Order: sequence, then C-alpha cells, then structure tokens
Amino acid sequence: MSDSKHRAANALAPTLQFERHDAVGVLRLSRPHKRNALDDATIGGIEDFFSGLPDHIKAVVIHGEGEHFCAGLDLSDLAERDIAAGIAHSRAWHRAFERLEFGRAPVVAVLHGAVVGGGLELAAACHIRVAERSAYYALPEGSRGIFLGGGGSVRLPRLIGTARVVDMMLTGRTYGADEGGPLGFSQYVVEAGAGLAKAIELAGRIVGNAPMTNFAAMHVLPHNAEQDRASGLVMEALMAAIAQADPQAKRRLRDFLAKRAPKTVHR
Ligand code: 1HE
Repeated sequence: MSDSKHRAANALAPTLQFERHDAVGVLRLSRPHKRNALDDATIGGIEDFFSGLPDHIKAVVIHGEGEHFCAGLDLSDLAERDIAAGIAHSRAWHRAFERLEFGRAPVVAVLHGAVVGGGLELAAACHIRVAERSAYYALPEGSRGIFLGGGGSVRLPRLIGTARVVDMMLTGRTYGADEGGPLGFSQYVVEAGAGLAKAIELAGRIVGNAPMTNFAAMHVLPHNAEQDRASGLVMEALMAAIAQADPQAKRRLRDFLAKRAPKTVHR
C-alpha cells in the first residue's frame, strides 16, 4: 500500500470504507444499521475524502452497504439545531458535494433501495448514476417539515425538471428505478446486485480516457449548460483547442489514423 493510499484510508470517517481497484477508488457508505443516514461526521468524511484523493485514483465509485443506498440526513442530528447552525450545516453539505462534483476524478454512484432526501442529493452530485432495480427515489423533506439542504434544490431540477421536484416535495411522490431511468434519475438501470460491477466497469472506461477529456466533461459541460450561448461557444472553442493540443490526444489521433485504435461501434 502506497503512502498516499495509507493517508486516504487512515483519514476516513468510521462510517466510510475505501477499497482500491487499480486506478478506481471504491468508497462505501458504511452505516447500514442507520440505513447509511448521513450524519455530520460522514459529510465531513466525504469532504475530506474528495479533498485528499490520491493522485493514482482516476475515478471513484460510491455505493452503500446493506439494503439501501442512503436514508438521507441523519434526522437525529437535526432536532435541536438553531437557524445559524442550520445554515452552517447546509453549507457543510454544499462543500462536501462540491468537492465531489468539481474534483479531479469522475464519480459513479451505485443506487439501490432507498435513495431518499439527502441520499438523492448525494446521488445527484455524482457524474454517473447506476440504479439497481430495487432503487427508489423520494424527497421526504416535505413530510418532515424541512427543506432540501444538500444542493438538491439546485441540482435536482436540472436533472429531472422543476415540476417533478415540486411534486415529490409536495405530495411525497416516489419513483422506482425503471421509471426513474428515462426521467434522468439514473443513466443506467441494472439487475439487483449487478450495480457495483457495472459501476466499476464504467469507471474503468473513464480511467482509460485522456485526463483532459475527463476534466472537460466534468467542469466545462455543466458550466456551459448554465452560461449564455455566446460564452459557452467561446469556452467550448478554448477547451477543444486545449484538449487537442495535449500529447495524449495527439497520440490517440495518430493511433486511429494508423488503424491501431478501436472503431466507434454501438454496444
Ligand atoms: C435513521 C434514518 C435517518 C433510518 N435519520 N436515523 N430521511 C428520511 O426521512 C428517511 C427516513 N428513513 C426511512 O424512511 C426508513 O428508515 C428507510 C425506508 C430508509 C429504511 O427502512 P427500514 O425498515 O429498512 O429501516 P428502519 O427500521 O426504518 O431504520 C433502521 C434504523 O435506522 C432505525 O434506527 P433504530 O435505532 O431504531 O434501529 C432508524 O431510526 C434509523 N434511520 N433512516 C436517522 N434518516 C441536507 S438536508 C437533507 C434532508 C433529508 O435528507 S430529509 C430525509 C430524511
């Protein structure tokens, strides 16, 4: 085990576990007796994990231990919090999930069982979501008398549409994995128990990309979706020129022209 892996493993919160598959890091929410509810220590642990990601980890898979991905905010943390503490709490979630979303390594989430409240907010911050057929999505905040606080009011409407988020909050509507896939909750739907292997396979493909391409997909695409058209096109031109000037891109293009690279086929 390298020093950097030691550091990453040692720094982990007790409710998280880390395992390495070559250049893919697998982070497990590991609090199954509380259905992986996110307490302050776990949120801090997620922030620390993504802040200190060792250089040799090029993609991350995140999944949950037990029958559920994540039951959202640990409600026992909330009972006595005042307004100032509530704002600080929400901002801590924002920091952790921003580290995840705008870090160096793309993140693939494996969703199963409950993906609810803050668990759905965590999933929404990931770049790719693989849902097992048991996954279901809900925002119980409405019935608990609270509101989204982990960036969900910003990310979820962009993912599944504002009207759907409003409905989930107001009426407690839930979506299953199969209906959720085409609506944008996940990009993949797989059989029960197949999610982790699928996510590791996808992360392996991500690791095989040129790092500059992964950077552009993670950082430039979401930015361009939000800025005005003219700025987006300028940003695209700059990013395209930077990416193609990278030695990795040059090598990959030469490989294709020399018929050493795979063709683009539908699979
Ligand atoms: C919890 C939590 C939690 C379980 N905080 N302790 N999230 C929710 O409103 C979802 C609340 N949880 C549930 O609806 C259910 O627990 C589940 C459907 C996820 C799972 O049901 P089940 O039957 O498998 O487990 P359980 O028996 O309900 O729970 C097992 C234990 O986990 C139990 O504790 P125990 O000490 O009695 O064994 C539960 O109390 C505990 N537990 N979920 C604390 N969430 C940044 S703002 C985000 C705002 C939100 O996320 S609001 C949504 C909160």
